[in-house]
Amino acid sequence: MSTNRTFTMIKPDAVANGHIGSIVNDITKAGFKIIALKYTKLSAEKAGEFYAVHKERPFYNDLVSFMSSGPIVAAILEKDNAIEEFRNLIGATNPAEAAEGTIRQKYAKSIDANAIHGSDSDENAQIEGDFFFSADERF
Ligand code: IDP
Repeated sequence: MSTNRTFTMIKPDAVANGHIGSIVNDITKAGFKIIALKYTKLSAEKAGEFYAVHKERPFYNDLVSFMSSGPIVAAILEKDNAIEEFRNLIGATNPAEAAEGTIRQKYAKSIDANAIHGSDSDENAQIEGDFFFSADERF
């Protein structure tokens, strides 16, 4: 069953390059409602925990160090069919393959520094949202 929520992070590269405002604008213009929003920074330990599913991948250490290299924006978003709609909005993992007009095509430079995260399933959206937000931080 699909639910109507997803989780996102604007990654350190997009924050450092001044894209927070443009990306939040793209997200809200696409019809997503912001349920929770936070400007924060992951420690290496927390980034490792968040991406534990990728522990065996060759890029894991680089990913953890990149994701803890600077501040991020975390958010829970709501829209019908949120997971699929948001994956369509952000585009392919590799920005070189991301469709025209997608967030990664517009703001990302490489497959590792790819501007934005979007949950890949309802189950992960729930887990990832809970990782960052308590019940009283959601509206
Ligand atoms: P996704 O973010 O599009 O769901 P995943 O395969 O879940 O892609 O990978 C998680 C993150 O790991 C990617 O967003 C990207 O930052 C990084 N990543 C994925 N594949 C590679 C790679 O081949 N080299 C370097 N980093 C990668």
